[in-house]
Order: sequence, then structure tokens, then C-alpha cells
Amino acid sequence: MIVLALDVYERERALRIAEDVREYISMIKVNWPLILGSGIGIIRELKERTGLPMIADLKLADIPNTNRLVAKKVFEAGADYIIVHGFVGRDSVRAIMELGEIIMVVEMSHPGAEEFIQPVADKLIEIANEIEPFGVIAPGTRPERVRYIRKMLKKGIKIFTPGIGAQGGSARKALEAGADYIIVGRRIYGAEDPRRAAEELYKEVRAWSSG
Ligand code: NUP
Repeated sequence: MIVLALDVYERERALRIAEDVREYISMIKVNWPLILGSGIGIIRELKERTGLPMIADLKLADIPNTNRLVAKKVFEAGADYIIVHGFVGRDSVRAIMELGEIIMVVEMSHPGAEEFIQPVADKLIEIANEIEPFGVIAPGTRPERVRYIRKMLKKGIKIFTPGIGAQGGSARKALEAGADYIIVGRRIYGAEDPRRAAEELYKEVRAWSSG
């Protein structure tokens, strides 16, 4: 239910935080900061230390051949899911899906997402419904959009919502609107005590989902 966005540079710090919060999270997401700071080997290392599924948030957005070449290396490095952009078209997305599970961006969480991505969200939902990725990204900062995307999206496709905490989104509202997983970075890894921050969030989230 909680995906940790581990956007730190340092290998040691990443491993320490991951082990500290392990029991409160369901998956770990790595993005460019950690891959550039610690190397692609960090994916397998985190996976082996925690036993958790790993998401590589590369937001791939290239031609099918390049997407395939990159995705192959990233799946080989231990990623269970790769986050990909849908706006480059079905062929680019399918090229990655042939190699492993994907999470496709339907709408992003930052204010600028309203400029270009939100206006084409319906088309991206249509692609998702056709190709059936493991999940999609929807904005945790806009629960009304999460609710809309949930309504339009085929059942069974998971919704991941970043934007909770540091970007102002509420975990409760995102989950109530239909999110399956909330993605949380700074609110956990940036806290003075990441373990306590993760535990608090876990307890809140559990209380709402059982209530
Ligand atoms: O729309 C998106 N918004 C977003 O924040 C899609 C994403 N993949 N992310 C990522 O989620 C972002 O790059 C970062 O890794 C994480 C959110 O981190 P934080 O704002 O909770 O620190």
C-alpha cells in the first residue's frame, strides 16, 4: 500500500533507510537520483536486503528500440516494474511490456502536469485500457482526478499516486479516491526519524482502509 520513493544519492543511506522502514512499506521505487548516485546495482542490493519488489522510475519516453534496449538492462538489474510514459505512443510502451511489467504515466502530480499531460489523460487511459499495464500513475495531489481515472480505468489495473506529503497530497484522500498504492518520498526519507515517519503513515493508512 505504501511505496517508498527512495530519492537519495548515497548507497549507504539508501540501504539504511530501506532496512529501517522495510516492515511498513510494500515496494521500493528508485529514480535517477539514486541510480546516478549509487549505480544500477543498487536495485538488486535493495531487493536482496529487503525482499521487496522494486520499481525503476525512469519514465522511459523513447522510440521502441531505445526503450527496449534500456528496459532490458533495467529488468536484468532486478527491477520488477518500470515506469514509462504513454505519450510517446503504444508501440514504445509495448516494446517495454514485452520484456516485463510496467506502470504507465497517465497524469503527473506537479502543477505543470496541467499544461500538457492532463489534457491528454483520456487518451492515455484509453491506451492503458487497451494494453493493460500492471498499473498507472495518477496525481495524489488531485484526488478528483484519481477518482475520475479510477472510474475510467479497467478493473484490475492498479493506481499508484505520487505527490503525497511533500507535494501537498493527502494519503487518505488519494486512497478514498481509488488509489491502490501511495508513493511517498521526502515525507519518509527526509524525516528526522524515517522509521517513525513510515510507521505513522502505515498506521494511518491501515486505519482508513479497515474503517
Ligand atoms: O507524477 C509524478 N509525480 C512524482 O512525484 C510521477 C512520479 N513518478 N513522481 C515521483 O514520485 C517523483 O519523481 C519522486 O520520485 C516521487 C515523489 O517524491 P516526494 O514528492 O514524495 O518526495
